[in-house]
Amino acid sequence: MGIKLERVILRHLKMPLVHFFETSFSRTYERDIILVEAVADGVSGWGEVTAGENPYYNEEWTGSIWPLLIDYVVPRIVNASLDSASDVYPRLAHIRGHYMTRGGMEAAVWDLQARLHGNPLWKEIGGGARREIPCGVSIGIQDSVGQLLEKIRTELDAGYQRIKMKIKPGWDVEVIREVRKAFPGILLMADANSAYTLKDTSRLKQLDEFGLMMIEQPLAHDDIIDHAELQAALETPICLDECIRSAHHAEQAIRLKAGRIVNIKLGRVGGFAEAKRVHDVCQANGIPVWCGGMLESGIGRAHNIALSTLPDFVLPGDVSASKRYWKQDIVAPPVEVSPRGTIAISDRPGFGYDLDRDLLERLTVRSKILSRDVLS
Ligand code: OSB
Ligand code: MG
Repeated sequence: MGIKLERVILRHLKMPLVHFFETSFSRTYERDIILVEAVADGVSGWGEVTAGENPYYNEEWTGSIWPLLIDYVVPRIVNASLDSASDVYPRLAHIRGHYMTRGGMEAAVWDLQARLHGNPLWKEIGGGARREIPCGVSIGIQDSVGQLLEKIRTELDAGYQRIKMKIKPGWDVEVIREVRKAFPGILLMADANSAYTLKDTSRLKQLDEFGLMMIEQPLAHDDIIDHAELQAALETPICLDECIRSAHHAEQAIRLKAGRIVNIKLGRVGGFAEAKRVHDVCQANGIPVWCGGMLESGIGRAHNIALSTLPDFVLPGDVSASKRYWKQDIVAPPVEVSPRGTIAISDRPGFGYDLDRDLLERLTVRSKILSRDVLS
């Protein structure tokens, strides 16, 4: 059964965060979220473009996503005859970079296909290795160490299984020392978002004494080779995020021993098909993976939950409850986390949650309908 799309609807939402989120590259108060709705046979599938508001995590941002979808991505898909959702990635491969924009379109077609088949999304993508996924949290850089310790306490009390803290030069060794003093036994890791270079090796080596599960993407966003040199000098496992944009990158990083763990983000690799291929490469090489987040709305969160049911997602990921980010999420019920720090998967067709259509309308600042036969 092929998929013949009738139209694609784009929406740009503004969603204020309940608390600012600060990484080594920027502080965010409000998210700009772009949703892709793909319609066939009167059924809608949903995707979310996970890029940020500025081109600081990768090259994509709100301003690049919208025209790229309209001029290049949607025309290549809405006018195609697709045998299945697996056809979307190769049809967009002609576009260089911009994986998150392509991934938003791709995920919408997977969700649509799941609904047309009457399957939950996790089943459609070949997941289902677990009925609940293990959850951690990502805690941004705070204004004080006291605030950070307070936040960690709150998340541990809520049941989260591991704590990830953001670091940067000036907010690293001394802060982690305080965290370890207060919470000696917890599963703890640090994410640098590319804030260091090989010149910082001795500083990063000081982190070895804290027994971190891993340090995430310490070096440049597009580097694999220097990470291999750093990994050889560290006891702490390196986890790669930004620099793994394809299964080919994963294979190269593993071959060079650039890290021992991979964070898989659905958007960063261009959608479910490539995320699964990255997963398969890691699994075949004994590299555990976990699912990263990009401050998603409930739709992106639900996609991440489905992805996290693939077998090699054995480590707690950054997929957490809606209420950590949103006063009210666009999915109903919101994504909730159990007292043992897990999210249960849904057996309903598609991504598994209802959409709050009224709220969606209220949050939308612009939208565009693209029907079949838009020019490519
Ligand atoms: O590097 O994992 C990251 C958020 C924005 C950009 C990059 C990252 C993050 C997070 C947040 O760590 C994870 C989440 O969505 O909870
Ligand atoms: Mg990261």
